[in-house]
Amino acid sequence: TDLYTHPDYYNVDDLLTDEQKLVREAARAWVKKEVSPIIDEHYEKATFPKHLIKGLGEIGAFGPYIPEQYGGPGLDQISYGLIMQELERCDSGLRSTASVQSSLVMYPIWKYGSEEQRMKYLPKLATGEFMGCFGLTEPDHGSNPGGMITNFKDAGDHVILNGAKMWISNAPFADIAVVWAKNEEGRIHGLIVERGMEGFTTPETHGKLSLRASATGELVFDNVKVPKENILPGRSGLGAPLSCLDSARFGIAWGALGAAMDCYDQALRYSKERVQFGVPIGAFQLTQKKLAEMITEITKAQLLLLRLGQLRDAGKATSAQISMAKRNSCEIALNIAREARQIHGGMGITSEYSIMRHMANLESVVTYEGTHDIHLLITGMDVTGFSAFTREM
Ligand code: TGC
Ligand code: FAD
Repeated sequence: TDLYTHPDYYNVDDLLTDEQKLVREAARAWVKKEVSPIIDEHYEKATFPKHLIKGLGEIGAFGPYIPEQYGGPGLDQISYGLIMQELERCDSGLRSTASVQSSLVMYPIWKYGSEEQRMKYLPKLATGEFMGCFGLTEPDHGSNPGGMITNFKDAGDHVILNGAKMWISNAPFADIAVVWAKNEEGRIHGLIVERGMEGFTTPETHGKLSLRASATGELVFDNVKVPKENILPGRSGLGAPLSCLDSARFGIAWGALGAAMDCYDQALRYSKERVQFGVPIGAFQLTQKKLAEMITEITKAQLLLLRLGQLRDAGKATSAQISMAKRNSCEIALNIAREARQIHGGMGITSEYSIMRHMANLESVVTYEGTHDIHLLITGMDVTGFSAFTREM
């Protein structure tokens, strides 16, 4: 095939199963055919390519690990990671749509939903017939979601939901929203809010200079009547949404590495073709230093993610291990995007190359699902036993 070959300096592919490689090839072929030719246009116009939803479902990008009995592909965690890597090698916004649907909508319904909720929503979410979003962040509560003020009150067979969520991926077109809100005792619960419920609106967020091919919006709840049967019964407390973040952060860690690989590949190719002072710029030591550092970081991250995938499949990955991988992938991807941009000189700022788009996208990726500094504090707490998230003032 004329499919791209990704960097694999330590033969990590030898450690993958045939099924994992097939899943990756299917995602890669689909992205190349359907997305690569149109992504720049959507990025520039700041539109989400909705017509891709069906194809995303077909390659298994929606809930890759959701069991077949609920309409999912029933794949393992490494396959999930590889699909996210292929999507984000093209565009972080494309991967975002799949991450949210998989880990922030399907995962909580699968893990904490009733059997009726699973049967009602999961098969349609797996195909993309239903699209979902996840409302945790609020205007005044981003890194500190435990402080949320969105709340619901008991009203017989339903509850009344009030409040607002901000920065919600997929919100403008989602059919359902998994929303985290406090009950009258201040305990956090997940509720499935459906488009069309009176008092529920999803205004789009404009002016984003990052993740432009992904639709972002608010969720506004003005006395929304939500039937009690839409409350996720399986788990309450902040740990419930945070466990969904574990799943999403796992996928993002693989995804951001995909963006890094794309930047590296382009920089390597350009460094062999672009001639200055009579020689390819790749013959200069300073260019080689950049490329050598890039492939070193990519290789380290590939090994870290493979091991994390094995741990996750065995049910042994800790939240702190996932957090470290998310932070590391985002950090190295951003550094690699910046260095790749330098190697391209002026050409690097144009849309002829995807580098500047990746760089701008990665500014969202390093911020959402826990900022770089929040993840540093998670590792810091894990190794010292001291929480440094709050301090007396
Ligand atoms: P803390 O007191 O540490 O914990 C509260 C309870 O939660 C438990 N817990 C976890 N459970 C499961 N998984 C995890 N990762 C967990 N982390 C903590 C913890 O054991 C405790 O349980 P219990 O039973 O004792 O109550 O909570 P804290 O308020 O101090 O906050 C900790 C902190 C700062 C790490 C957390 O709030 C955090 O991760 N903040 C970052 C917020 C964040 O990541 N938001 C993401 C929003 S969604 C998003 O960005 C989607 S973008 C998707 C896209 O487009 O791709
Ligand atoms: P803040 O929490 O206000 O942080 C500002 C700065 O303060 C950061 O540098 C941060 O690291 C630092 N800081 C905060 N607390 C501490 C501390 N204790 N110690 C040291 N430094 C600290 N959310 C959802 O719920 N669903 C979504 O689908 C979703 N999609 C998103 C899509 C995009 C494009 C973006 C940009 C965001 C999205 N988010 C979503 C929200 C995202 O999770 C938050 O932006 C993120 O958690 C950070 O919150 P904040 O923006 O309020 O920043």
